[in-house]
Amino acid sequence: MGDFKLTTIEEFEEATNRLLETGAKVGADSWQLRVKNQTPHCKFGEQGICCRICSMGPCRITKKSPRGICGCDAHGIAGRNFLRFTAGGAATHSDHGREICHTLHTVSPDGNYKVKDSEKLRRIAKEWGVETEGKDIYELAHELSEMALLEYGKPFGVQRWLKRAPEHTQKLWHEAGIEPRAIDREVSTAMHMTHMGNSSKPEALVRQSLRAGMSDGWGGSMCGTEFSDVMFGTPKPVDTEANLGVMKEDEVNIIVHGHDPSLSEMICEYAEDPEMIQLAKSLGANGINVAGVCCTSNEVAMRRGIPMAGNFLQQENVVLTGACEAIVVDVQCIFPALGPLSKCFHTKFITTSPIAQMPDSDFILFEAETAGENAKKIVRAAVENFANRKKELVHIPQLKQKATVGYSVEAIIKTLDTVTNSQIDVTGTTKPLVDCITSGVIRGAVAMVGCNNPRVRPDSAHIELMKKLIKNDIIVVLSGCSAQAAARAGLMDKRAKDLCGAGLKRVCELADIPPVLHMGSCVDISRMMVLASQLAKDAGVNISQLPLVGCAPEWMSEKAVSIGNYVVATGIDTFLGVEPQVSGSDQMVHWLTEGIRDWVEAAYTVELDIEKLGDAMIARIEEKRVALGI
Ligand code: XCC
Ligand code: SF4
Repeated sequence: MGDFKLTTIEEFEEATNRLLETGAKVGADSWQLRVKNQTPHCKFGEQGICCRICSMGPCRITKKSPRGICGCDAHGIAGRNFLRFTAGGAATHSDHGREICHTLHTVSPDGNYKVKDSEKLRRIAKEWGVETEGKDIYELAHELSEMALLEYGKPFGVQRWLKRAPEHTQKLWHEAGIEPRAIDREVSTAMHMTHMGNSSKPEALVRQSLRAGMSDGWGGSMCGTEFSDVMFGTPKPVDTEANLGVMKEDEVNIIVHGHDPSLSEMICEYAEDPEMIQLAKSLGANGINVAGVCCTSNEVAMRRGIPMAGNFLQQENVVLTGACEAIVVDVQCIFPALGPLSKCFHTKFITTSPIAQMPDSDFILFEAETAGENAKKIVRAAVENFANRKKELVHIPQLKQKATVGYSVEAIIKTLDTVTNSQIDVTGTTKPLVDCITSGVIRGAVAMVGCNNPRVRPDSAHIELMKKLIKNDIIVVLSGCSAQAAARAGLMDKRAKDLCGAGLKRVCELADIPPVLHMGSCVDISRMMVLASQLAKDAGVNISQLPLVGCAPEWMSEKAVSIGNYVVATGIDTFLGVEPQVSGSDQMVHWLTEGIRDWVEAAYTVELDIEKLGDAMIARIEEKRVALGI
């Protein structure tokens, strides 16, 4: 296997420590220091039993004061907090999806944005019952964009995408009363239900939490993924690299960070503009290097092979290299710390969205209508900043790994088809994967997703769990910051097949894939829902019967809770390595870890010990196999 070796957590940390030394030199703050200052955390908040939704409070639940001033108990308070948390996440993902739909509305043959995957657009049109015969592809794109935007506010009916699920799942959703209506309505309902003097019954609050989550995964996020594919191309396998070593000492480094590919796609375009490259050269740089952080990175890696500099808790490190000319952000997961931090270096912190405005940043408004001009202005600002680099502060850790990414559902189906060489229609079926699972060559699958969180040694849970799973012949599909942890460690290098059990290793060799598959950003967890649905249909079983589980071992955001809720609601048992803030209510804990199973055939498991978390997932997968008689 040549000289292939995974990068260890210790190596990650060594690199970080070296960068923090530079930080100390220039008086920079860091999350590591702020964690210390914030410890110990507020216990009431941690347990979800602090209520501040009216000004009679804030009220906190203790033995002595078991009810807030209005009489709400711990269960009502924790339940309302959980629902509000979910609503925040659902709104965030869905609004990202809405932006994509608006961008789709601007496409034109000679505009900034075009239709790249017209076949996919036609497929969606058919799915939505839209006549495609004789229609211009751009006319169709505008029509679908309007239809999609109506999904956010339509007065009647439920989300269109729900029909992608197996009938059985749709029936469960209907009976449980969790089919999402208009996307915005589920977020509004959540806010309404949690206003002072409304719901305080955990069962009702949990039900709406699932429904609001569903409006994200089977609504807003699915719009985001599908129409991003239409405009920017449906991902297919592509080679790239990951970790800070992708930054280049002799080039202008532009880091794209955030989530919405409308921005990052344009930055990538203009970074290739000969005029900009010429400008860079005139300033002594050898070129322009774009690399990504967080989900924006996943978006452009999946479609363009743009290298991945790092994930959530690595964002400050990018600036600490002293070699970052600009960190260009759109929305979500952006540390406000980047403002003051960038001031310690020559780095320009460029904010672009009215949604994410921060002190100490240069705001350059980015809009779909003027995307080209805006992007060029941003790239120019970054390039010109190369002249201000302080050479004595530059240190780029020489850590990077090769990665093969780009596994959309379409790509997975096409790739795995080669395993059996069966003569099937590549747009159609996951049968080869089903065959591998049925025969036991692959024992099952884990969808591993989500963030980093300083509560967990960064990336260690993601990476250790992946290693354990693939060794046990369990294939892992990834998204978000979990995917980046894998790539940085080297698990997306095809040579990582040697870390697998014999069965999965064979599949990797035959299909020429890495043992962990990058499915994209966090909105792309909607891809995983489509894949699970397709697998269930092709196997002739319910989603909840598949030897498939979800896992977010280091999650931190509201979006992650919204995701967890729709993954569970889809019938996929979900394992968490960080506790949701509901532990102050045994009733809420009961509903989330057991009660909801009666509605959706799946529930949460929380386990903070990573070793045990892995064992629990493997045990669940094996249980499901036994139940299926395979
Ligand atoms: Fe954000 Fe999406 Fe979490 Fe990463 S995984 S920290 S939400 S970038 Ni989505
Ligand atoms: Fe206190 Fe009730 Fe107001 Fe919450 S809603 S702050 S529990 S009085």
